[in-house]
Amino acid sequence: MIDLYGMASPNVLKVVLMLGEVDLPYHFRHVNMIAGDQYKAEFKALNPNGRVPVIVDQDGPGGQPFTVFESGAILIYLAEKTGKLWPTDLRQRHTVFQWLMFQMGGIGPMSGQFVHFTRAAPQEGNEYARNRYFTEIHRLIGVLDRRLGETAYMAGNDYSIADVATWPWARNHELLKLDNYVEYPNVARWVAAIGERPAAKEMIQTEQEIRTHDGKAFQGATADDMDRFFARGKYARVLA
Ligand SMILES: N[C@@H](CCC(=O)N[C@@H](CS)C(=O)NCC(=O)O)C(=O)O
Repeated sequence: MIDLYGMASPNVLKVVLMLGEVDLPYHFRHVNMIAGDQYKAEFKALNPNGRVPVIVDQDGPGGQPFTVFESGAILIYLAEKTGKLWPTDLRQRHTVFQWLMFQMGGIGPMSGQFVHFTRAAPQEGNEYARNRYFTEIHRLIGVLDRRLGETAYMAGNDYSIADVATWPWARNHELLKLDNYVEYPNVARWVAAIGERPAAKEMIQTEQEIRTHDGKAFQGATADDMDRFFARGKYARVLA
C-alpha cells in the first residue's frame, strides 16, 4: 500500500491521477498546511523541503518502505514500479523526460508564482511580478500548443507521465487566465481528451474529497495562519 501525503493542489493531483492510471491502491494522508504541519519535524523527516506531495511506498524496493518527494520523481518512481506510462525505448523515454522536466521547471513553478501574485498577494505594487509570470505562462503554454499541434501527446503518440504531470496544472484555464484556450486550440484538444480518461474523472472526484479536508483546515484560520501559509507578512523570510 502507498501513503500519499497532500492537500488539494495540482502537484498532489498529479500523483492522484498517476495512481489511478497505474491502478495502485493508496491511503490519502491529509497535511494541514494552515496549521503549518509541513514544517513539523515528523513531516520534514519525509520531505526535508517541507512540501507536498510525498509518498511512502510500504512495499518499496526489496519489500521495504520507501519515501519519495518531488512530484516528478514520484511519477518516475511509479512508472518504473509498474512499467506503465513510460516507454522502454531509450530515445522515447528521454523524450518523455524532457517534457516532464518542461513541466517541473517551467509550467509548474511559473503557474504557482502567478497564482501567488493573483490570489495571495494581489495588492498594488506587485504588477511587475504578476505580469512577468503571466507572460511566461503564456509563452510556455504557447510552446506546449505548438508541440501538441505536431503530436497527440506531449512526448509523442502515447500518453505518458509528461502528460500526467502537466494536465492538473494546464486544465486550470480560469486560474491561469488562459481565456478558455482561445489562443491555444491544440492545448484545448489535449485537455479535453485527457479529461475523458477514467483516471482523470476519478482525480476530479478525489479532488472534491480532498477539498473537504482543506475546507475544514481553512475554517477558523486566523490572518496569521494565512500569512504563514502564503509566506507573506512577517513570514516573508526563510523558515527552514
Ligand atoms: N517541486 C515540488 C513543489 C511542491 C509544492 O510547492 N507543493 C506545495 C503545494 S502545490 C506545498 O507543499 N506548499 C506548502 C507551502 O508552501 O508551505 C513538487 O513538484 O513536488
